[in-house]
Amino acid sequence: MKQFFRLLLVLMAGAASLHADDGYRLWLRYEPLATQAQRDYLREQIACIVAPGSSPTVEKAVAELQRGLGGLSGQPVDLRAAVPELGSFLLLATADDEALDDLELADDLDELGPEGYRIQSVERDGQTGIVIAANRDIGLLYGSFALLREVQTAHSLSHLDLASKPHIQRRLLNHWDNLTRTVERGTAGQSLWEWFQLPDYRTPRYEDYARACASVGINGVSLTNVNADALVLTPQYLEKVAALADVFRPYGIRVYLTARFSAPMELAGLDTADPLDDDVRDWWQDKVSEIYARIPDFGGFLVKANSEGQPGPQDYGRNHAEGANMLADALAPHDGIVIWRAFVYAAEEQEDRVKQAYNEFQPLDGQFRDNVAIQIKNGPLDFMPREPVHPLFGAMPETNLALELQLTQEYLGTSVQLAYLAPLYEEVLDTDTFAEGPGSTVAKVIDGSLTDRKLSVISGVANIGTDRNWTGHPLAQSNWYAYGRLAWNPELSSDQIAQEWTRMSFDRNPAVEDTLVPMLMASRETVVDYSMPLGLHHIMAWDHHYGPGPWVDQGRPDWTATYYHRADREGLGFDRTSQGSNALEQYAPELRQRWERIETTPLNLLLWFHHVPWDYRLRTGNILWDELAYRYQRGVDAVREWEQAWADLQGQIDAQRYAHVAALLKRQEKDAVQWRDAVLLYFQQFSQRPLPAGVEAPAHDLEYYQNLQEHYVPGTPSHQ
Ligand code: GCW
Repeated sequence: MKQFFRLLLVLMAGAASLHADDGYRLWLRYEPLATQAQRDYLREQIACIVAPGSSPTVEKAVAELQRGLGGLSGQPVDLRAAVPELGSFLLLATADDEALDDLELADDLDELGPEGYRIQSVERDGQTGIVIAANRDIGLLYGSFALLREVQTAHSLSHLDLASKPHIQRRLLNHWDNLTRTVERGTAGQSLWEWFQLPDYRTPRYEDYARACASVGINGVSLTNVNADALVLTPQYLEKVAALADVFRPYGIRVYLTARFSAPMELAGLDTADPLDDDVRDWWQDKVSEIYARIPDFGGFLVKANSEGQPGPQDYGRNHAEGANMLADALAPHDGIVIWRAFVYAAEEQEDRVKQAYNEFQPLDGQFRDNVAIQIKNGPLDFMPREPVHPLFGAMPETNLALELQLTQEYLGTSVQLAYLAPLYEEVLDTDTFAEGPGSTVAKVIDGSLTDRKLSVISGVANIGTDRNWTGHPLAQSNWYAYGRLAWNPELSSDQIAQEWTRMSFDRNPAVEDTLVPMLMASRETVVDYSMPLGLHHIMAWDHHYGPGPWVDQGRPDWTATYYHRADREGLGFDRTSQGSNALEQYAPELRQRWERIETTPLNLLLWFHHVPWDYRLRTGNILWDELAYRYQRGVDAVREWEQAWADLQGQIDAQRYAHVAALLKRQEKDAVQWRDAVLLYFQQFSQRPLPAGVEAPAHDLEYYQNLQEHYVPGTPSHQ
């Protein structure tokens, strides 16, 4: 079977265009299939498109199919008013379309819900055809993208029988975009939203963005930074927001805004933003009505409150539930929701930072309105290359819990370094919280199935900007793609997604697939190896977060590195067991038991939970110090291997993307070497041990690395 697909791939490759390619088309390239026979086959399967419906969404679906099938087959594909007498057809029909009447679909459509689709091969009066069926038009659009994906990934079109619906209702991108068009932690250019030009001019890019999102099932976009500017809630800006919402609507994408909690004071001169104050409540109610008058399908508010200097209900002695519920009450009549972030911690607080969000939110379980979701980062600290799962997952059974993932690589090398993040997302989604017994995975917590919640939300902090290729690193497009695919179906494997994305982005070239998929799959772990292995965390440079900074010990303690690594003459790591900060107490007994002892803690979380002696012998047979050094070296070695592997692809990939990635890999090697040398030299002061054989000696002394300075790293708030 494998052989067969391999052969199919080889046949379908070859037509890859090797001229310069700037990556703008993302995975929706639609380059012609390799051989005439392949193109003819596609033509035979789909000679025309029939779409009885005529909504804006159906028009987008048809346009995409014409663009896609036309491109892939090398010939235009007609649109017909009815199923033809002769020739195969592709029919797009919703449950109530008569066109479905004399076709036998495998099951009725009820099970597909509002967004799902079915794609099925059918026969009618001796004619063969393919039907995309759905309950609503948006299902037809999703089904169209799914069918195109089948062709793009070289799957056969005969005997099609696919049905799919999303596991999670609201699948958002969160843009941390400022109204000035800088992007907090964004490293792929400016914000896409041209606020000054809006609402009059709408760049075609908005629509291409929406197409890409819809192609992977993303159905919500929060436009603005969670460090919010109340200005976006003024009539002047709402008119601009409405213009974007109009572009996104046919693609099934709702717009969300970040609500600055103090907006009633800033915009209307109220003397308080107390969520229990009547004037404040009235103000928000009126504001929400005003928004819905302009944007009838407005999604709701995303709120960062009482965190990192943002205003919030605690400024008035109220708790997070009182704050969130006030906004939820204003939104409820319009079917809007509040996404309230749990990323809270305070500098003054003596408690271990990773315990603080749980301490604040867990006692509020059951107090939030039904249209509130508490949005929790995957781990309890902050998007580190690896963290254990956030203890709030599973700990608030009476509350809608949303997962926040980061696509932009704040701590994983920005758009400079290759880090395909789907394995990280998968690791989180598959983690068992044991909340309701074994099998209580994070995926089941957030899709609502574990405790029968009615609202489900997932968010990814976008890695998208005005760079021509959208994501800066040409291969970082894979994170946008993978996030959407996993948000739709958290059960997909990161490996399968990597394969899909590679086939779609490199025109089914098997040589590229053979090289790139393993590289993508190893990349996140490689970044972990050369930056923060064995459960190390938060040892990056101050403020901009790019590169190593294990020596950072000045300023706010919970923003230093020494707070987290706790290196001393004895050993390394943060003791979070019952002997230490006891962060472990926030987890289910099964996890606590596993992580309480050094011997049973997985090595990849070792130093997160334990302070381990330098000469402690790990189950690898190495003492801690040696294992640490080997991992840093392993990370560097992996990047060097990728450089080699990538070089072998020269001529197989268009020159522009080839050269861009080659240059970035070189830079990644330099950065990996710097991480290795800087961190090992720094910790060597404590371990007082030589580097083990096989680990390269640093080219410079520690002082050299400590004096290296990066200036104006893109996305750094203090530089914006
Ligand atoms: O990771 C930190 C970032 C901040 C960010 C914050 C958050 C938007 O360094 O830049 O602010 O998290 O998630 O709110």
